[in-house]
Amino acid sequence: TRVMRSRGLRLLTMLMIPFSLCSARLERGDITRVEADAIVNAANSGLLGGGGVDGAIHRAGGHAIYNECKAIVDKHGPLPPGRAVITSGGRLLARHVIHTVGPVWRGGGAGEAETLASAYRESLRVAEQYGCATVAFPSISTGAFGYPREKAARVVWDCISDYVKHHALPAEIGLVFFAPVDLAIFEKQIEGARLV
Ligand code: AR6
Repeated sequence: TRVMRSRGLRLLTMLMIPFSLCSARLERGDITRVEADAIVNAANSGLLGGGGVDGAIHRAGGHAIYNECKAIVDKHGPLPPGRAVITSGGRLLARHVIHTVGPVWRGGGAGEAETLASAYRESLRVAEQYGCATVAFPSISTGAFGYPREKAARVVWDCISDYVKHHALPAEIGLVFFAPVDLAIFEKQIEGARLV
């Protein structure tokens, strides 16, 4: 899939990421409706589903995703925060789901920023390994895990911009926000970064 498509989502902004061939799409809506080589799941270490975007992905994707996740955990144990694994997309429009675990926010002094960056970076690495040109991310850790959205925005933008400078894939990265206010916060935070 060279160009990402999404059904029922609103494409709000398309950004060229400096010093790379990659573009970023900022969208609002439900990530389970994105048609891409991969969508990323904000999972927990048990990998067997949960609430939020994780629940939505498992509900929409069906049992195949659950079974593949269970096989991964049975073989390798729980997935540590900051790491990523890949399964098929089951019934989703996306070909793959990349499952990653973000940090639980504990005030900022427990390595949360590095773990959040690692979750995005490892997901991009897995995507590249599987030849994914288009990848969509939800706003990892900013729901149940309580990561402040303003702080997450800077970490995510820096991490993605840095990654795509040194890698040919993915060529298009979607950042999908569930609530309009989340997107507004993100755009405000990266305003400065966009100009450099
Ligand atoms: N599409 C896009 N974004 C969504 C969707 C959706 N369908 N649903 C929710 N969001 P969260 P976390 C947004 O809590 O903070 C789960 O129980 C949501 O508004 O899903 O990383 C897991 O099993 C928020 O902005 O993930 C873990 O136990 C963002 O997705 C734990 O929650 C992330 O919120 C992970 O917590």
